[in-house]
Amino acid sequence: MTDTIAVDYDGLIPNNVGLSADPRLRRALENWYPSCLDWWRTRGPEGFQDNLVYLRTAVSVEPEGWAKFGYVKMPDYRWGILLAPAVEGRTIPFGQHKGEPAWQEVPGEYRAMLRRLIVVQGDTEPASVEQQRHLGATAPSLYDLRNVFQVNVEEARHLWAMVYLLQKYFGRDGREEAEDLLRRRSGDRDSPRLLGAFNEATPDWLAFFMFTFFTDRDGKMQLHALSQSGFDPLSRTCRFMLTEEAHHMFVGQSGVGRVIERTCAAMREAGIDDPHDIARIRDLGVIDLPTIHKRANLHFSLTLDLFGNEISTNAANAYNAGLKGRYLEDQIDDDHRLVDLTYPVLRLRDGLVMRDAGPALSALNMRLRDDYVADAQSGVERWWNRAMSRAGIDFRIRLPHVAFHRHIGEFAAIHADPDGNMLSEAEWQRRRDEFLPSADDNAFVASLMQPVYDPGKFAGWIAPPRSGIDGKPGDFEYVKLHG
Ligand code: BYC
Repeated sequence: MTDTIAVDYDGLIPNNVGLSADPRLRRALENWYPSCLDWWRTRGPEGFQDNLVYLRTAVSVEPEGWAKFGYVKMPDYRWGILLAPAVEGRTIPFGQHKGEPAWQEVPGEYRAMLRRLIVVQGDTEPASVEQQRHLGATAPSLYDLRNVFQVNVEEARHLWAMVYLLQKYFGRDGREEAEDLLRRRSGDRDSPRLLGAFNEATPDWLAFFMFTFFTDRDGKMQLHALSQSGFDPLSRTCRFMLTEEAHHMFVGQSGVGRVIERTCAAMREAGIDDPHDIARIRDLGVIDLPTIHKRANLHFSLTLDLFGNEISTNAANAYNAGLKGRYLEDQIDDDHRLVDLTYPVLRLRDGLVMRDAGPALSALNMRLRDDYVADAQSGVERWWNRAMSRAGIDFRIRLPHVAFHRHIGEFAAIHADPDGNMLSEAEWQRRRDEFLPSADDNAFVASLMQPVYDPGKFAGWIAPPRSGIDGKPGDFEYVKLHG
């Protein structure tokens, strides 16, 4: 049985958490609001702040009709605090407290661990908005321009979601953490974002689509794991965030899919069969498939680092405490305590990658990463490889081995090719540009990034989508640039 509080839209902050009855929290959030708006205006999307954008806004937490679409200026977007309905009688689903009633307040002994998890999650949300802030200047269509803004306002709402938890449940240090979330900056030398991939640049639209395919998918896996949490407010928050996350991954999978579709069509029109005939393909003004593959290698490997070390005491402690579970924990058939269970872990032994049984509890990052790889692999097949085979082009994207191009964990100290074969430093330096985008590849992609702002028109390197947002026709004006 579930219990929903209707969404209150009357105050400054739409919410279904009873904010009007909690003046202390409301004041804290209202105090934070101007700093957040200031952050949005100075470090969110560059330009377009006064234009009307056709955005969806969450207005309910029911599966049916949870969003409404309409023209909004981005700074006027209603960033609300929305929790999925409470499940009556919910118990802690895993760890040493399994079966006890889910916590409605922070368990004192786990306060620091819980705060850390929320802060790390919260830090990624504004980071991605900062990474994407320049993209408006080169959007390939109004449809795509609207999509990046949709992703941005929702990531900012996810920031609100984590700030709500910090301010409601962690008192003064929660308020300080909420300020710090606006203080750190993606890519800043002195005050960078917490996790590696969120300090990388998103220099062009292919990078944006790859990011939303690969890195937002880490978001999906991590949010699933947190939505299992025994701390019920975190679980409910993450459950609702997942509803919005699905569209972000759609933007990535369909975005790269449309780039591939356009390249394949241009190759066919020009009678080019060989995907490696790069100079001729680039002359057509489309992105060659090997460059797309190298971009996938880059974003996949950067994202794998977000799962942390294969063997992690932090992950074991968070599970034991009942704070962070496994992907689809509630569908796994085991004791949900993992005390005597093992899990196959990849390790490096004498220059070879081996699979060893390790304690399942400390291998939780590895397990989540395995789930992620399977999910990403099936998306690549369904959305990208199928587009190439449909077009009759003999090329496939194969995700690289997990040892390839890593900076965290078991493989951080070595170099490996995309098949997982070890390379010496010299070989890696010599062959790097075969596997990862070269300066030339990036310069070519950059040269294509010219804005197309006419309704219904698309840049020559990307195909139009199959259908519009919210059933809108092809020439719909998703962003009103004039008037
Ligand atoms: N970069 O024990 P370990 C999303 C640190 S994406 C830098 O292996 P643990 C989104 C680690 O913090 C999802 N440092 O780590 C997507 C630890 O430091 P401390 C975001 C790293 O804790 C797109 C130390 O190394 N949510 O939502 O088991 C757009 C030892 O590591 C990195 C979450 O990640 C790194 N890559 O696992 C918008 C969920 N990796 O504590 C949004 C919350 C590790 O010793 N976070 N370190 O100082 C977590 O569950 C965990 O913190 C991690 C790391 C999975 C990130």
